[in-house]
Amino acid sequence: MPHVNSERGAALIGVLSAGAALGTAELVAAATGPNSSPITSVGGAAIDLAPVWLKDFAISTFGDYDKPVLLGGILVVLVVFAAVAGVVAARRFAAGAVMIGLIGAIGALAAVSRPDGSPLDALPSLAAILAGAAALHLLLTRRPAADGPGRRTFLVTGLGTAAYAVLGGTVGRILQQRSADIAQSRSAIRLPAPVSPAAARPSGHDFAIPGLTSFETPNRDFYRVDTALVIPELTAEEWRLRIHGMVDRPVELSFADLMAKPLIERDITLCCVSNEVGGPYTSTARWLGFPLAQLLREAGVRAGADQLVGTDHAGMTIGTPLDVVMDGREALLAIGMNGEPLLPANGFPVRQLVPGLYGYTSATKWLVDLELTTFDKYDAYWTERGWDPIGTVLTASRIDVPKPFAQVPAGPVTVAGVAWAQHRGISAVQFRIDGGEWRPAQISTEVSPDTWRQWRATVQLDKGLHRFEVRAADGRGDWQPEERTRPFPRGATGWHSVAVTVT
Ligand SMILES: Nc1nc2c(c(=O)[nH]1)N[C@H]1C(S)=C(S)[C@@H](COP(=O)(O)O)O[C@H]1N2
Ligand SMILES: [Mo]
Repeated sequence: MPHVNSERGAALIGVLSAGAALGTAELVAAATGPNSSPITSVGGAAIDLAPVWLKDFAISTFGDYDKPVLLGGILVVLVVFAAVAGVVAARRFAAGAVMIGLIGAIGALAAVSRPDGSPLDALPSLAAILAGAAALHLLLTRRPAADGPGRRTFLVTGLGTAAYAVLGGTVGRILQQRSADIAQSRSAIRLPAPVSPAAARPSGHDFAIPGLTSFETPNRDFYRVDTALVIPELTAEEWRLRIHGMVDRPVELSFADLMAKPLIERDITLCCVSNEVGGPYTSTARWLGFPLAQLLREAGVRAGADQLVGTDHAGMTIGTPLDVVMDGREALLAIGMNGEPLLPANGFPVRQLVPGLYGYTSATKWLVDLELTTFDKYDAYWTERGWDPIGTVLTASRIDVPKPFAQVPAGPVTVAGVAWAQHRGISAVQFRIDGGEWRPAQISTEVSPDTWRQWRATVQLDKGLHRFEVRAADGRGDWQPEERTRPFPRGATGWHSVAVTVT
């Protein structure tokens, strides 16, 4: 640390102080809960406040890494701000301290205003302000001077602060995590056999072509889309579901209660409204759960209710059209996927699923509360942000093979992919080459109208650049429209296309 009395030195002191502040915040958040960490809650607020185009951009550009990218971005902004605060403080300590106070105040505000926030959630940020100001003061006064402390004193203080920051942050984060409890709770669950197993999958339901999406998505590959920076953590033992609002008999249910009910198992494809044409946010699993409509009938839904609002363990809400849930389709309160308890990222211990609706209006993960109400009275999270309140899945199809810009050897070329229109089913898939005539593709045997189907074809192509396009018709015979639209506000439309070079 050669120039500790220079501006660069002061900037470094600012950054070290911010480190001490954050380390302290993470330690305190071990007591007040992971969502009260200023980093996590500012990230959460950024997600909640982000305009639709930015969210779309983040999901399509960074995919599963959208959250680490967001947290990294926040850290970069923080480091720059802290460096400036250090330089300012070297001239006028009070002004630098006020800057630290301001960042801390943003953290406190973000933590308190989370959906399940309480005044106590400000504590990590307040402690961070104190620790940051103290570290700033200590480091500035220990800078080497002719008549004051030597270089060694400063070096030791600086290294000590850095070590405290890293250690505090790490230990705090470890203490915040209850993943060990969750893992234990998950592995202790013995899923009961369904009273109504899923129908056997007919032969020909999976073409098993290399590179083609498999019919069943292995749990580790199941897509994940949500607003949670920290996965809401609750054990099956702690879980309770309250069903209330416009019902005759409010219900409260434990996980054991749910497991003791006659459960059914169904293959269901889930997809995300934010999926771009050709995008990856669609997966299929064999779900184990209890029919949601039956549970609601047990509670006695009152006339006039038209919306089912699910709230997750962190207070996030999803609004589902009630008539869709009650129309005879097999909406589930699911506890199992592909023979295992739900993965934490996919909603452990209990989530909702409604075949035919996008996840954002139907698939509440970490579900703890169901309220019967009306669309007039309540706007859930996504509806508040302008997304369509119903969320009917649009017919979609995708080319998986060949990959975009692949070099394929001349000779017969296999084209293949998947198509979905949950609950209406897929009745036909067509493809065309270089804008030519539409040709029929072979489609895999249907497992259920609630699941996707694969499609395939083999073609002979001349050498050179070629473009494949695909379109599907749903069970009503309606073809996907050509017009390209963005996901907002009711799902992307348009035909997926892939360009390849035949060599
Ligand atoms: N609690 C909660 N549930 C949620 C969400 C969320 O942000 N929070 N996102 C929804 C969206 S937009 C989708 S597409 C599905 C995705 O479910 P998956 O992550 O298990 O694939 O979950 C839905 N359920
Ligand atoms: Mo979604």
